[in-house]
Amino acid sequence: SSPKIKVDLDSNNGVAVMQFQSPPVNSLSLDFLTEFAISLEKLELDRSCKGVIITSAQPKVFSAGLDILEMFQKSPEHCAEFWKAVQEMWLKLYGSNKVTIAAINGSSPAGGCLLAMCCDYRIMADNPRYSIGLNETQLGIVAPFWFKDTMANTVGHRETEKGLQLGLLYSAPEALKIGLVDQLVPEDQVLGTATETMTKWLAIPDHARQISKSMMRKPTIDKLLANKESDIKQFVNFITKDSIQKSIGMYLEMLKRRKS
Ligand code: CO8
Repeated sequence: SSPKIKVDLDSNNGVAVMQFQSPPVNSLSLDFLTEFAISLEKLELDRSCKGVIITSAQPKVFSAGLDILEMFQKSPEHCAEFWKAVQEMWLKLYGSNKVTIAAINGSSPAGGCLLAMCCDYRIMADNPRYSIGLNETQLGIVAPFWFKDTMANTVGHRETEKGLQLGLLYSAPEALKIGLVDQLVPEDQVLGTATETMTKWLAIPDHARQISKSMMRKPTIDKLLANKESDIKQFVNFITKDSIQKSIGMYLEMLKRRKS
């Protein structure tokens, strides 16, 4: 099958652009997550690569988050494999030694928001129709502790408490206001601004920056590393419950109905 992520590494400045191109909405399927982990690992090991920009090649959507179909009417074994891939994505991106910037050129719910929050800096298109947030409760599911931790590290405890319970999807201006994104720019300038911002970040002595990043993130990462297996068990237990499957089924129906 064709690649779901296009990677371009510019040898002049050491900046790689990872473009999500998995139509229609860049949902994070098992295949997508596997490709993402491999691509990022390659860049991580490439000393000529200094920074990574993630963005979408699809119109209007950065990423629709986890592929709901990977969690609907699937075997416990499949759910466990899928969840492990979600953990790996987070561990690799949140723990990356590179400078990472999210160029958010569309909506970014749930897992899409998580991807963006894993980066060092977030630039979003100023389109008020685009939204971003951890909306899990709206599907009747619960974001795991490391999603919660990532959000709290980004916007603080109080906003996270509200946002998580209500499953809030913030419009671009609201996201800027609470600090969920760092900057809004017109849609056609998102990638250009990300590249300019990257130049500023890359001007800092890399070793000092890396250690500072790791100092901020290590406790959060270590928490998942110490609980990986129990987190997978908990996910599988939860997601395979009849009542949860019913909620997910209803949400999928709602997504389809809303289309017309
Ligand atoms: N997974 C699978 N399919 C999806 C997803 C998704 N996340 N999102 C959209 N689709 C499908 C739609 O059903 C639709 O399918 P079809 O063409 O067959 O009807 C197709 O993609 C196109 O979608 P839309 O027509 O809705 O496209 P729009 O451009 O109008 O809207 C949006 C794009 C805004 C992204 C919209 O599709 C949307 O809101 N999607 C739902 C996003 C969402 O709620 N994601 C949550 C996923 S859960 C997650 O990421 C974290 C889970 C943590 C688990 C914890 C458990 C313990």
